[in-house]
Amino acid sequence: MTNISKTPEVQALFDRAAGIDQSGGNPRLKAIVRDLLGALGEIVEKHDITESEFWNALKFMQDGAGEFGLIVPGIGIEHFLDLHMDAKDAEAGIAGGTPRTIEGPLYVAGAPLVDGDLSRTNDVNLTTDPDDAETLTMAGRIIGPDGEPVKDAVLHVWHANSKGFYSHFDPTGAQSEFNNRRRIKIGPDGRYAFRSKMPRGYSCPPGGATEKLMHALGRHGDRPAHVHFFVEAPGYRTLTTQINFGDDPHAHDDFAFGTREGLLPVPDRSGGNPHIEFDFQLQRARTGIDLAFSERPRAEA
Ligand code: MBD
Ligand code: FE
Repeated sequence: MTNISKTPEVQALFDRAAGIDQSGGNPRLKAIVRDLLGALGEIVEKHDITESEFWNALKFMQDGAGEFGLIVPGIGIEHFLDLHMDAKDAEAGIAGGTPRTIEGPLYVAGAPLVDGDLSRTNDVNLTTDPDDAETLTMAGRIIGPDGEPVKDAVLHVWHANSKGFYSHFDPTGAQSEFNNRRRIKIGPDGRYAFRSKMPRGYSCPPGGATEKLMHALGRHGDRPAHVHFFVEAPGYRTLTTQINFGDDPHAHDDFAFGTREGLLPVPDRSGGNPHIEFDFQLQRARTGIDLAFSERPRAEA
């Protein structure tokens, strides 16, 4: 096979296509598009991708565009972004605390803000729709780098119901808007506790683009049961994480690569219902960016 992608003519084509010879435009975007084109050229050549294959792949992406939020974790890229941020932290000497892990595509902004100060309330309940699953309870502390209680924290929690569906994205239409979604305002002692209904693991929509891709790769599209969190508090770095149930059959076989050491608690069932004790340890914020959420576009209700 004659490889032409590295010839001066093709390199010049990609330069011009990325606007490298133009003074206008966004320099960072130009540099990234230039490298994407170069990499694509090499892949076309390496695998001798045919015209039919190329345009059918494009059609797959067009038709599956609504599932990109699932495909990205499914092909490990969302986890890779975590690894990249971890590597940058390590290089900057930033370490410690609860590990980050992928947000996933199913957060909805605007969930009810409820009082979680345990000196005032002892019943924070996330599940407001009927669900005959067993009751899950979770409790623990939100602490800082020195083990100090974090003041004025807000714990955002979201998870699937016992059918594996998230409110707002439930294809059965069965759930109310914020079922299994709350923002919990934590008291000054940093302690949290809530009850909910035990979620079931998530599976990609049957017949959808993500599932098709997974099957074509010889894989499945299933996640273990899990609970997502954002933890935010003044002076601390906002944490995006989740716990996955350590005794779930998919605990070590998560299609989205969201499971991590330190985030796989096994529920204590000695009291009948599953209970998890889990502490969140935050890093101190160094910059304004540390305090903010990522600018990932999110659903809002
Ligand atoms: C989920 O519930 C999820 O958390 C991720 C990361 C991907 C698909 C569904
Ligand atoms: Fe999820």
